[in-house]
Amino acid sequence: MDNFKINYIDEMLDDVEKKDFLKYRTGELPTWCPGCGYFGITQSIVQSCNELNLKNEDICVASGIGCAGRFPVFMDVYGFHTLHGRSVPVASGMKLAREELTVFAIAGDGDIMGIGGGHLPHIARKNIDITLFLFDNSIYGLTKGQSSSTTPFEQTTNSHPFGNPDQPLKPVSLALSYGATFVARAFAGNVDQMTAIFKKGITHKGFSFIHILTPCVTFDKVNYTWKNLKANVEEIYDEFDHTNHTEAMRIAEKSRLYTGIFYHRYDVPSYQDYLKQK
Ligand SMILES: Cc1ncc(C[n+]2csc(CCOP(=O)(O)OP(=O)(O)O)c2C)c(N)n1
Ligand code: SF4
Ligand SMILES: [Mg+2]
Repeated sequence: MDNFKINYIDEMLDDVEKKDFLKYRTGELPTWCPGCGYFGITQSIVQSCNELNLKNEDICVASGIGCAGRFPVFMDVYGFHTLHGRSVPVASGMKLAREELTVFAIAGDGDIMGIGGGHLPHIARKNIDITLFLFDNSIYGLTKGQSSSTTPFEQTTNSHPFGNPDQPLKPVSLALSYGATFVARAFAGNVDQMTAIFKKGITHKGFSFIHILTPCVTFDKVNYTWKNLKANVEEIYDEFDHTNHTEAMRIAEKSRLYTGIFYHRYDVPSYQDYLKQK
């Protein structure tokens, strides 16, 4: 492992965390910009795998194209850096072929709410047992700051210097409408809550949709900045009944960005469990 990587990890983690962190990491230093929210998300995914005692060889990750798409390169697990928008069908195929594996789909907002948006309703209605991590920075990061389908109306971006003329999609509301059996939102700046959510999503038997709010510190100086996100997120209250779909929809539509588990349905068999009952 090169010195650059050791320095970077030294700054971030204490000794115990370092040992666990390195267990799931390759020697590749992430190419992400300093301050990008993707570092925190990666740390939480690693921590979740560790706390769930998942073996490296039992984890399979499929990503699309984008800064988020680079994720499998940095992880010492089986990985497939696929085409833009195609993490979900590839992850579905992996799970259908090798049911015993824990399968993740990693996608950016451009990736799965834009070009790959057509895959979301079908993975949700089929309830295939994978976890989709949506790294939503509301911008195309890798291609240098164009509007994506979650960019707010009238936000100025490199593709819309006079303001985005389109209304944004709402990932949590869509996942709920499509029938996803586990729907949650996390914030890249809250590693503890993120890890708790990820562990629930990974162990859920069926399709898990996790919307992660994360800043692109390089190409978005106005909307999803650390400061704005911190000011706008709020943890879902303890008494919230996450088996109530109507309530989940109601709070998903609020302008306040709730984080936590919106909906968790336990009574629907996963795609493969259903087929086995036949
Ligand atoms: C079919 C296709 N169209 C367009 C592109 C160019 N492209 C690469 S990444 C990307 C968008 C990335 O944005 P997002 O999915 O939000 O990921 P981020 O970089 O923000 O993590 C685009 C448009 C491509 N690689 N393939
Ligand atoms: S361009 Fe944006 S999303 Fe990509 S690594 Fe840099 S800060 Fe992160
Ligand atoms: Mg993006």
